Amino acid sequence: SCSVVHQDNFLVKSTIPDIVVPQMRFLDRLWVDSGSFQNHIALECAETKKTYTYAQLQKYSSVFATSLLKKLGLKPGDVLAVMIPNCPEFPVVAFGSIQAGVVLTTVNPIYKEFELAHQISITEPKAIVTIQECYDTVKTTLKNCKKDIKIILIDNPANPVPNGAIRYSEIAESGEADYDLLDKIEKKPDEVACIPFSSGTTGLPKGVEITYGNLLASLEIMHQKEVCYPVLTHGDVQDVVPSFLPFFHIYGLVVNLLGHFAQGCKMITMSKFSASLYLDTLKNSRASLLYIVPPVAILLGKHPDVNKEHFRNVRHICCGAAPLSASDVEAIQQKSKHDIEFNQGFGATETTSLGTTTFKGTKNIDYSACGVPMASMTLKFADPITGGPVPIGQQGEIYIKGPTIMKGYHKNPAASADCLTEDGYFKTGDLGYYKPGVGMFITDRIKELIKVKGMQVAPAELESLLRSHPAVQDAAVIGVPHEFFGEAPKAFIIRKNGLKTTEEEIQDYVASKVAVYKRIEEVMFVDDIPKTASGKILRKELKKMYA
Ligand code: 4UV
Repeated sequence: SCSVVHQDNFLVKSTIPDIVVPQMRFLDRLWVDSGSFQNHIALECAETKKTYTYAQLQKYSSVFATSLLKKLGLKPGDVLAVMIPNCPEFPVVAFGSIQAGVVLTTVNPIYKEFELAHQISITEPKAIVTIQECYDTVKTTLKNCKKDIKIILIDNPANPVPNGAIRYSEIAESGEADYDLLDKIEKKPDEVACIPFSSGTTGLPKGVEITYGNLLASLEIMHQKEVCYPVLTHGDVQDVVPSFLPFFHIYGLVVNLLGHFAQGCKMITMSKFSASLYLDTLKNSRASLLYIVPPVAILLGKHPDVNKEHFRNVRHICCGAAPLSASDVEAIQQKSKHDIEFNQGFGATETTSLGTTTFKGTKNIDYSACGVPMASMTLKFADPITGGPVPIGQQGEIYIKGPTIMKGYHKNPAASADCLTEDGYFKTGDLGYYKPGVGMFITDRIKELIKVKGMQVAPAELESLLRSHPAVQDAAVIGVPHEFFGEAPKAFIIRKNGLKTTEEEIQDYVASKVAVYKRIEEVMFVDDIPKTASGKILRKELKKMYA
């Protein structure tokens, strides 16, 4: 059963002994056990079949780190943006920048100018790594922001690169690493390692400061034997992780990627989710550990072509990032015909990795629950209005505390103060309760955030875009249930006096400016948008009135 203790009836703490954050550099910790799998494949691209061994990955990251400092003139503490899909080069760039002490900000590669400009204006990178497909977006955005920064292109060596762009292959895959230089770069646990983005409880996307200490703690916490699925990399056997969860997002980066590199798994990278490529990969690659989101759980459970062959080597499936139904887990279990350990994880960008999960080997799991706190993490439930704690078992806003909680929002002390309490809790903006012996249940989201296929959509971002449309007087966006995506954005629009516009025109306008998963599913023209006296949109009212 769940091993947790309740202190004073207000806190839920893990019974796993607290972890000790090792006093090591992050990559030294990451690679501490890597000696035995140097010649194993670390990464294979599902589309191009390009591979890197562990030895290559480590060498190229060091060469890339050296190039950042010596050829591109970056300094430790500068920001590097990376705007590429999942591919073998991603971790070279990520680990290379960590090794150089450079702060990495991860950008969704399907972002358009409007979205990229926002992230660039907040993080002010000194260089950006991208691919040919994003080049025009990057170029135009930089021009509009009046930023002249270096562009590193992950290129096909057969193609020319545009004037002024730097070839990734020339600064990562050829040349030498200056280990004397790299060895001198020390980073303290509270220094920032990377800045993924999240809109938090309200407003526009914000840079989430993840420190070296957060990353080190995450590795320790994920590798506790009570929650960790032992990896089988030895001899010719190697665990295989099909990796479509985007590496720019915390779940893909920390849980899927970092956690398994440290253990010698092979990642098969997919630049985007495609059901046929994913199912082929499951069937043909001895896939053994799956990291998924609820829409993929639905696909695996319901798709008529999915059968036990797809699960032949699968030992463990982890699902998270949005609400999951127990019936979807049961459907997968019926198809797989053998025991697969399934766990649901709950986390947020601001918690670096998982906050809660089910313990390994737990019997009679309720799959609609998100498990118990990870080692060193504490849960508390608070009255959303007063902030006062509510007794365990009663519903409240989920607060979570521990060594993986972010440092704060980048250059945004007001937003940081809003969500980080003085005694160290992160206010998740999720509503839930804890059932002793079973785990945590999430019942609602009180923050503005919309989750489409597990991806963040910030209503404030769409609202500001909608208000820039010439025929729109005012706009409000909420999430409405969607059969496959979980949720989808719905817009309420007040038209400008006498001006005409249609649902389709509004949808096309938004679609032309944002990533595809942020598209407006439905538009409703209204005469009034309910707001508080201070002008805050009353989203609950909107939901009640129209949903
Ligand atoms: O900031 P974000 O986009 O972050 C995430 C992270 C999810 C993770 C991380 C590590 C894991 O191992 C894993 O399984 C999942 O999604 O969005 C954070 C918000 O997403 C909702 C909730 O509203 C968070 O505040 N969310 C995340 N996980 C769940 C969830 C869940 N299991 N059930 C319901 N909602």
